[in-house]
Amino acid sequence: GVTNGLSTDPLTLPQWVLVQQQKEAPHARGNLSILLNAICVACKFVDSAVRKAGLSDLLGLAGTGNIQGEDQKKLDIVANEVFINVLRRSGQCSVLVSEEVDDEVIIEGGGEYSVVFDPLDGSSNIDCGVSIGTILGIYKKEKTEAPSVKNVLKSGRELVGAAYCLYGSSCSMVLSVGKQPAHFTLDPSLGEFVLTTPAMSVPEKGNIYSINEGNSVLWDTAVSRYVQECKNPSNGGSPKSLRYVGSMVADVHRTILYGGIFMYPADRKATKGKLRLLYEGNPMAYLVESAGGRAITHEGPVLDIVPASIHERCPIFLGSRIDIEELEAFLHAKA
Ligand code: AHM
Ligand code: MG
Repeated sequence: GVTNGLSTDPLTLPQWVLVQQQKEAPHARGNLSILLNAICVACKFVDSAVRKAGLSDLLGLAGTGNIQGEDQKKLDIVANEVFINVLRRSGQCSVLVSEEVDDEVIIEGGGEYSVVFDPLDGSSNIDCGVSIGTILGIYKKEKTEAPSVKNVLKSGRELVGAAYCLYGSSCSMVLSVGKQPAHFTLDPSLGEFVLTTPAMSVPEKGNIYSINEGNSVLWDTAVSRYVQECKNPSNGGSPKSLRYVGSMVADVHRTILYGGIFMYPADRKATKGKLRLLYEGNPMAYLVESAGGRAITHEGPVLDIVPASIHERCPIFLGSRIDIEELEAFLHAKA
C-alpha cells in the first residue's frame, strides 16, 4: 500500500530472495540465497564508495594495470577487493573470475557456486560522475566436480543467475535467477534494495540505437548499413535517437527499460569486439533474454558461445526483439 506518498509495504531484496526460495525450492538449503545476499551487500558498499569518491580521495588512477593492459582506477581496485572478500566469506563459491584479476581465484572448501564479475564497469566514466555499474554471472557446479576454471568455461546457457547494479542517478539492481529479471532500487535512507518491478520485459521494438559511432570507419559493411538505416529508415519512417553512455550497465539498463538496440561490434581493429564474454556479454545477454529481448554476435546467440579462456572478448548486439531481427537482415545479407 501507499500512504501519504510512501510505500508502506516495501519488499527488500533479502526478503524477496527468501520468498523466491520458499516458492521455487522449498527444500533448498538456502545457499543461493546466502550468495545473493552477499552480492547485495557488496553492491551497497560499492554504491556508497562511488557516492563519496570525490570526498575521500577515491578518484583517479591507482598506478597499476590489469591483464587487459588497462590502467586501474582506485575505485576499480576497491570494488574488486570488496567483491572478492564478500564472495569468499559467503562460503558459497569455489571459483571467482574478476575483470581485475589475471587468473581465476580458486577457493578450496568453498561452495557449489562460481561467480564471474566486472566489479566496476565503465571506468572511463568514474571521474566525471557519469553512471557506472557492476556485472555478475553465477554458475553452479556438480557436487563431484573439482573447483577449477572449467566450472566457468561454459556457455552462458548454463548460467543459473545474473545481475547488474547500476550506480546511476539512483542505484538499481536487476537480478534474474532463471525467471524474468526483477528490478530493485536502493532506498538510501533504509540502506536496502526495495523491489520496484517484479518482472521486467524489454519492449518489442524501440527508437534508440546505442553504439560508439567514433569507430564507424572501422565497421564492416553490415554494421555500417544497419546504423545508416537507424538514422535514415528506408521505409521513410522516423530516425532512431542515438544514446551512448559508454557504461555498458547504463546502456543496457536503458535498453531493457525503453527498448532499442545496444551494439559493440567486432571491427577492423577490435576483431573480437571490446566487451568481455564471461563477465560483460553473457550476464547481460542472459538478463536481456530473460526479459524477452535478444542478444547476438555477428553470427548467432551470445549465450551459445563456449568460452576458451576467462578474459576473452565477444562482439555483442542486444535489445528489442524486432530491432535485433532488423539488424540480422543486414548481418545475413550478402555484401
Ligand atoms: P571497462 O571494463 O574498461 O570499463 O570497459 C567496458 C566499457 C563498457 O562499459 C562500455 O560499453 C564500453 O567499455 C565502452 O567502450 P568505448 O569507450 O570503446 O565506447
Ligand atoms: Mg568492464
